[in-house]
Amino acid sequence: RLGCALASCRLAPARHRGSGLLHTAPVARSDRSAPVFTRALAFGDRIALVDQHGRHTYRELYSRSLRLSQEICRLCGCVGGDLREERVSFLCANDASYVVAQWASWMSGGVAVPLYRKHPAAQLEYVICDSQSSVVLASQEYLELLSPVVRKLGVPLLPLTPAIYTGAVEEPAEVPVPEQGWRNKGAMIIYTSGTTGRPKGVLSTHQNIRAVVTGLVHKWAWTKDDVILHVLPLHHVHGVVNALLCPLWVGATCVMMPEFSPQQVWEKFLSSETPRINVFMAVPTIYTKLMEYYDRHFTQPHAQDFLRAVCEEKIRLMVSGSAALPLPVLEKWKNITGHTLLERYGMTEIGMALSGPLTTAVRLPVGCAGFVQCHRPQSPRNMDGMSKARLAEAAGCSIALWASSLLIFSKQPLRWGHILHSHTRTHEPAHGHAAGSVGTPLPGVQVRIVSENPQREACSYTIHAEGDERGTKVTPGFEEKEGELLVRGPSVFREYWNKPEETKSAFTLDGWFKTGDTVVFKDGQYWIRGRTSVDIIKTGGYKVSALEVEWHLLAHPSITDVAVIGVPDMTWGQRVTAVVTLREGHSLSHRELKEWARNVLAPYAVPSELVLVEEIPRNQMGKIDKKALIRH
Ligand code: MCA
Ligand code: AMP
Repeated sequence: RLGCALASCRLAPARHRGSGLLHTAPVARSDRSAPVFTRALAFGDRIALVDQHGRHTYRELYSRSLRLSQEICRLCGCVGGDLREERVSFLCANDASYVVAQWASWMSGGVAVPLYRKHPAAQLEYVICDSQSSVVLASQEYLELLSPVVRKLGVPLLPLTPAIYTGAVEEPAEVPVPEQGWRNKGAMIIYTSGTTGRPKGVLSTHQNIRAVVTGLVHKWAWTKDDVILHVLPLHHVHGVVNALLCPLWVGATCVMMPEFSPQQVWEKFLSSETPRINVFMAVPTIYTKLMEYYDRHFTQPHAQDFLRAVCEEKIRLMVSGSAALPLPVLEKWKNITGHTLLERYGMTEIGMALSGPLTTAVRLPVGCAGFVQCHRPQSPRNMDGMSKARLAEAAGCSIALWASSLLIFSKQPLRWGHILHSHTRTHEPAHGHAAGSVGTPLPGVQVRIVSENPQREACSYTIHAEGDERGTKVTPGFEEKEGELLVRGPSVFREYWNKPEETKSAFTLDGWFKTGDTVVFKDGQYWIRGRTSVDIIKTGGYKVSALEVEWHLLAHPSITDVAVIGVPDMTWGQRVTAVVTLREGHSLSHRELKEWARNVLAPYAVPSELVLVEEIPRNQMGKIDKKALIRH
């Protein structure tokens, strides 16, 4: 029956009106690379998203996306609802319109290209043009910004009217399966900066995205009862995949804020309204900004105690990523909220690769029998190296091991934190996640630490360590030695869009992706030591290419020479600093430079510091010693 269903919808246009029956998306069951939306029908009337417009069920999002996908296909004149990887750019607010635009792009067979509302018109134009988008979708509020751009490029613009993403819901129908299936089909292009040229479009397939989602769902134990507070931008993997597609994959709820506001985040954490937040993820800068707000507003001890109690009791998971988490931030956050941030490591090209273990406090009501999954029942251990049996005993309850699960019978009310459970594999150290480390590989991910070895012909790398989620083997003599991290596995992207040469050189001959991050394997975990190139700056969690900023700044009429560097910064991680020489007789203030640069650069790439010098120091080869510049 499944085969028939698939055969009948292959190449058939998506049907607007169903038969009155709720189809259960045969696509999802048959094709193991099928996109997230194919699971939505099974979640029916559960709340998928809460935004400033209200609540949206899975069925509503699916149905509205399907309607929009038909509009897209009509506009592109494509037959059978299969856009065959044509790019669909969209600029949406952080709300339901984003999900509808993304799913509609996928339903019509296209590749989703999310644009960012804070990018200047020149950058939006670059992305639409470079991705060769066939159509651009935009929410009402961004039509004015995009109209001149699309007019110039001659690309059709489809306005996302509120009726499209909030209108009445028709009975959803199935979505046709693309002729070649979803497996290696392009799903999304995210633009990322590198050490060469303009930003590159990273094309990930549906299978890549699914590999990241299922890996995280498993490692972080996502369930349909989770409610995540989403405050991240939606043109990067962190906001799109980790914080949005993971919850939508399991039928959970995503509470989406129009943008990050420290006050509103604290309000949401403390609010007792349902759905109640129990998961949060952010970049270190966001945690820093939340703590700055806390220092200013939560000055009374009783307010601090209340906040900590609520966070400990209601929130199960708080994650940090996209940039190094400074130890003082980790420690202060633990003091304030009682939560040790789970740190993970990823990159646009590879999705997520490494993650610390999940630590969950389990609270059980009186007399209740609960069970906690543990991977190695023969030697279950908690974070402190105590056996679960001893912990449970201390908490006054009896336990039994049942297959791979730990059964807990509680005779008394358990206090929060009585039972600490870690989903740690036993090969990970008993003391759990060490501060500053990014843990171990996620399911399906293989990693290597290497250094370049030009002497060897067959393979130009010397391997220091190699591993996956089952464990890591260290090459004798290379214990705790730093090297570049290489990654392989189903989450690794397919190609840089339209850049076959760059794609080729991003991989080793034997197919490992070269991350450009320096890491070390120590105490059973991976630790990020920084970038191999000083020309990549991480600021506020965003990656900025120093070379690209220099390229733009050199177009300024007063600037003759420039070096852009990332200077360590407490709030932003690094701040973009421009060291500049000026044309004779010209002057330039920081304010003037910022105003000028805002028209060509994203707000986070605009230099937050300007240093005027007589001459930029170069070595005999004409190269700027940026490390020395940063030190000075
Ligand atoms: C903004 N401003 C900055 C920066 N960004 N100043 C210095 N350095 C910066 N990086 C300035 C603006 O120009 C403005 O100045 C003022 O700060 C407020 O700007 P706004 O944009 O409103 O700032 P914000 O809302 O406070 O933004 C901070 C933020 C944001 C929320 C931390 O940067 C953010 O959302 N970061 C997350 C990035 C992210 O998701 N990265 C994931 C990519 P003025 O007032 O003078 O105009 S990495 C990834 O996806 C991989 C796979 C991974 O591992 O996750
Ligand atoms: P992007 O290219 O924007 O996807 O950023 C990916 C880069 O962010 C990685 O190559 C790392 O340099 C950095 N990064 C991501 N997560 C972490 C982390 N937990 N610690 C340190 N750096 C990180």
